[in-house]
Amino acid sequence: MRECLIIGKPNTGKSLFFVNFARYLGVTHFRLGPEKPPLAAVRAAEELVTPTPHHTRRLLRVILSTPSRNGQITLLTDSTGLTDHALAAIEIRKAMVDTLRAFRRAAIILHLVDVTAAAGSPTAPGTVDRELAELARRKAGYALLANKMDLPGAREGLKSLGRLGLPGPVIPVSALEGSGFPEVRHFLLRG
Ligand SMILES: Nc1nc2c(ncn2[C@@H]2O[C@H](COP(=O)(O)OP(=O)(O)OP(=O)(O)O)[C@@H](O)[C@H]2O)c(=O)[nH]1
Ligand SMILES: [Mg+2]
Repeated sequence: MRECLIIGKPNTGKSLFFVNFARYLGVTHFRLGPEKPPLAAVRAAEELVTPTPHHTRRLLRVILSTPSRNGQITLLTDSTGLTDHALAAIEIRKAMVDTLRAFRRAAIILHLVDVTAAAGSPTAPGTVDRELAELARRKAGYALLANKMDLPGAREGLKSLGRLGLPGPVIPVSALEGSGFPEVRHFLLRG
């Protein structure tokens, strides 16, 4: 079993990508807690996805039925958004520590950025993204997913990613519409 961690700043679309990409790979139900009944994808997205940052406060996992080329089963994990600055809320800080622990363990990192976030806003690609990308280079697999490509301004945002000097392959995606999912699947199957 290998873990593929979805990571990034708050509100970049990690949870929507988690649900829709897992669904694309054949997952039909999501268990969002040990006591909770499995939910269909649409209901899971309703619970997990909001426009309010810091919504996801714990790690959520699904098993993907698509194995890697060497037959390993992949665990896909959603995580808590990481920020450039420490936050006051203790619950979110603890959740960020859990995310960083999962980052250490994970073999594969899917690093989401919101290419439509206004430059300088807390959700725009920035320092924490550069640091994550730098650390993730040592992993077996790392890809930067430029998300929200369905929105106006995404193409310009994608071009300006280059200025941040982020290493690794960039895969443009829309977690909402599913564009780029075949490329991400291909990236996962390589490992
Ligand atoms: N148009 C569009 N909206 C998206 C896309 N991905 C995410 N969103 C929206 O962006 C907002 C944040 O999405 P989430 O999936 O909750 O983001 P997150 O990264 O999990 O956020 P936290 O859990 O708070 O860290 C929601 O309003 C989503 O509907 C996308 O590809 N296109
Ligand atoms: Mg989330």
